[in-house]
Amino acid sequence: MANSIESVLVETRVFPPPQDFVKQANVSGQAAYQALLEEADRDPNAFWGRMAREQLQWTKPFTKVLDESRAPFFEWFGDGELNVSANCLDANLKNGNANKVAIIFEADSGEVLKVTYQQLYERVCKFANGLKSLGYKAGDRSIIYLPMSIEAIVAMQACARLGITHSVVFGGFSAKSLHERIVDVGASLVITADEQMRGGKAIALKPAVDEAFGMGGCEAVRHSIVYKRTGGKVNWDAKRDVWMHDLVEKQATDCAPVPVNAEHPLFILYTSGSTGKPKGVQHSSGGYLLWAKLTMQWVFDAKASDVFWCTADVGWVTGHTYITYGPLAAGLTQVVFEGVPTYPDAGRFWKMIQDHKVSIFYTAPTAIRSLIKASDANDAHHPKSYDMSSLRLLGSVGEPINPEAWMWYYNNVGGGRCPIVDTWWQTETGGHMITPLPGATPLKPGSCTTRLPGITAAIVDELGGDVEAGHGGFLVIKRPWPSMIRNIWGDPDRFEKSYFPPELRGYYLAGDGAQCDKDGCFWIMGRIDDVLNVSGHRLGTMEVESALVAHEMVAEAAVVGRPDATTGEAVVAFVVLKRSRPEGDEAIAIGKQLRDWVAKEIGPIAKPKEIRFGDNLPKTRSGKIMRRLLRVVAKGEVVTQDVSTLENPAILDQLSKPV
Ligand code: 6R9
Repeated sequence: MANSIESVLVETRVFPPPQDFVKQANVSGQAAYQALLEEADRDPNAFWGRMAREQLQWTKPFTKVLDESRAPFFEWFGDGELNVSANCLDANLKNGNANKVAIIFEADSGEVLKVTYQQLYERVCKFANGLKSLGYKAGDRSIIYLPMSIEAIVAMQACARLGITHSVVFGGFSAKSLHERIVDVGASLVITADEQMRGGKAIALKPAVDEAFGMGGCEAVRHSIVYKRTGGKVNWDAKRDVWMHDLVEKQATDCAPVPVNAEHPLFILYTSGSTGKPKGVQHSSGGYLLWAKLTMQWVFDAKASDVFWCTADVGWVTGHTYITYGPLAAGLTQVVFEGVPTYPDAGRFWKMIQDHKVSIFYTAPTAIRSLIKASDANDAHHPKSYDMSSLRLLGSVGEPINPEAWMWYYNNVGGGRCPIVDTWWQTETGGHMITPLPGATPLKPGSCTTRLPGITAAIVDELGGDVEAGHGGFLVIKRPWPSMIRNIWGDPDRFEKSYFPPELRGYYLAGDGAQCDKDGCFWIMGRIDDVLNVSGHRLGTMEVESALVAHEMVAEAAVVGRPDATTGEAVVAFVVLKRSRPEGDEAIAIGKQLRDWVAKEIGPIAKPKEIRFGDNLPKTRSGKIMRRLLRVVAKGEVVTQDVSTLENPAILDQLSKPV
């Protein structure tokens, strides 16, 4: 990271919001932003209460905004009741949006399907009725393992309609990761597809579900509902498997939304932490939806005429908040894309922006960086070869965006006209936390700029004391906010320890290192724990290490991150085999075997970019692996640190050489 941090810290360009954007913005100008900020700081409960009453439709109004009596297990709007799906769908039918296009779906092949709010409502109701007919009800948990599709959104919304807590597992995760989540969440239902299409290739999904069931411990699952995406051959268990089209065929097109308590878990989404076991981040219904909707209006400046496109997958939190829930709650038309940015060629995103007249585009730095390379190599794939004039706002999420990529995005995609909202947030925060407001905040390339109203973000030291501007520290949120994580599913101790360590005065610890400049702008420096960020995906080094040592040949493994020009960070693994250290062709062959093994254990995103073999790992005399030194070695740099505490300093030479 060193180079990118340096280039970030010398960045001095500032881009004030364009006047014509300010004029029409939902939050228009600095003074409007300051007024919201002050209102929220002065009396947070009054502020959040006002927002929740104005933004959401409650079937039973709440009387209490925040209950802190069991902190850090905060409760928001705790005696209120509502239904999330009714706020996303029924509300739009009442608002006159029934015939408005809700989703423009573009398949991997380029085929386009559109559904209106009325049609989406009917599809969600039919699916919910189907779930009811199988006996599913509020309080049950479902696993959703689907490709990017209208069906995925329908499945999530149908669960929300009945109060079934969903846990979406990204389609790129392996059978083993899927199994771990089915068991941990205690699912009674799995919703999947035969196959998914990515880059012109069919990739099997259902076999991974079958394999997960075969691993045991999934006996609570009564059905797997299967969406026929490709018609590829699948094995069928007549007792358990149900085709989605058969299930919904004869169902009624209305289904009464089930009111749930505001604190009812809408979903659980697994994310990496600093141990080998992913954390089931539990989110609420009321507080979560409030923030999903508000940030659509504030940060994305959502207007009835917008065409919104978030390129994330619904398997990640970005897809939950800014595909399944936020855009629908805000009544927008949105693009949903099945495929990959480079198929059939690297102009795909730009062509889709042109074809669907996208006005708000939200993507990840890793996608931008890979498309920069492709555009430089071939003019036909450059944004300038497409009509991008429909765009008015750009967004970035998932990792720090380096100023070079920011400038390219700004000039080439946004034509120098569109503000970029660099949104810092996390699975745990439910929605945006630190980000520019496009009609108010001066932009600084590489900085996610300032905190949103009601979000008390700050930089502190290890005892929770405020750190002065210009100095690094821990990024914390001092006061609770409505869309915050409620618990780690089944592990309240880990929840408290991970996010509310006692020495930090009850602040929420985000796990990122950052600093604030004199203008109150935040600069994120990266994780403070053993979590890597590869292409915007969180990955625990311990998870990869556990996968490696689970291989019969491996005795020991240490995994570190290395800065990577495209993926942000790359996984480098140092491995000691049970047999002697391999060299040459044999090392290459075993390295490949282990990389494929990790892909099978966790998923392709976890595949180490490089594996190096040693007779041993660098350890202190007390036996601790010196990951700090391995990070230096992985970068190809010379170790200049003191190695006198090492048990075996000579090992560093061996590990310095790539296979
Ligand atoms: C939404 C999402 C969260 C971690 C977070 C941080 C990094 C996300 C960022 C950013 C710098 C941004 N991160 N957005 N870093 N600038 N705009 O990505 O959630 O997958 O849980 O990752 O991603 O390190 O802690 P999640």
